[in-house]
Amino acid sequence: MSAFRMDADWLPFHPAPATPGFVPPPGAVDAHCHVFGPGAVFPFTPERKYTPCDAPKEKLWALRDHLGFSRNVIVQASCHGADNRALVDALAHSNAMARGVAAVKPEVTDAELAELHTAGVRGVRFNFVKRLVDALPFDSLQEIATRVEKLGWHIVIYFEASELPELYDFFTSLPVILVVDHMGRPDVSMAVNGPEFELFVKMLAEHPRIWCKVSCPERLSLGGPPGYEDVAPFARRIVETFPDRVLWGTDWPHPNMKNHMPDDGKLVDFIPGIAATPELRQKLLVDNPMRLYWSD
Ligand code: 0GY
Repeated sequence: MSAFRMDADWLPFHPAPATPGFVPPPGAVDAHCHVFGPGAVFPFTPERKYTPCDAPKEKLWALRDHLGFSRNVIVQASCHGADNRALVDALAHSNAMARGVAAVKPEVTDAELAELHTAGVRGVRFNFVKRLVDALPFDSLQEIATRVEKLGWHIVIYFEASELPELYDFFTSLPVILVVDHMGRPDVSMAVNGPEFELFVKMLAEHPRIWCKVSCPERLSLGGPPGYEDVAPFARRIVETFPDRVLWGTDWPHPNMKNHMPDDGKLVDFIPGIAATPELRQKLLVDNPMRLYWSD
């Protein structure tokens, strides 16, 4: 095993996030976050494109409490490959207050899927971002989708907006609920009603089983912190058009961020600007994630 070393250009997560001014409704769910390592216990995959610093479960629970959230959905990121041990360990120590989204290979057995289900996994992630992974061929992904459908799981998809035209038919052919990470990574220098984002909105409008995370202003913004104002119109449009199919997450510990590290407290303060009413916020932060991850 190669020794664990953080990438030289990688930023550590914010050491002391602000207390948010916005108080989330009781039972709020952070529906996109990660745990990494500790690398000495749960090694990172040799195929990884970046090495994160350790982001252990205890730090995640402390952040959850500090931000006023109750639950987490922990998403497997590319740096751990299809080795879900750190994720499963976190779920096992979450007091049933976390659910997971795993990454699997086509060779995964039914017994392994059943074990992941028992651990609290409720979805798999298909990552199409070329700088992070070489995606599996469509027929392998199709087969995985058919198998996880039987467990009542959904599929989280991560892609760049420029790739959507060539992925569109594949996505809309899948037989399960799909949850899009970070609004399909729109180029926010383009118009919110321009052709690129219209295609994304059309996909959601025509396919009621496709959901969306209105997450990651810090990754999408060209203007940057503190307000990430250039991202807000995109997120607001999705929240207002599809209020029953949106989720929100911190993306802590913000892996692979190169230019700045967000203050997670300030990210929580982004929420009222994209979900203007208490009703929208209740759906975004509580009702929708509870329906998707804790219905059993
Ligand atoms: C995210 C975003 C990123 C990384 C990953 O799987 C991953 O490594 O998702 C990214 O670099 O955009 O959601 O954490």
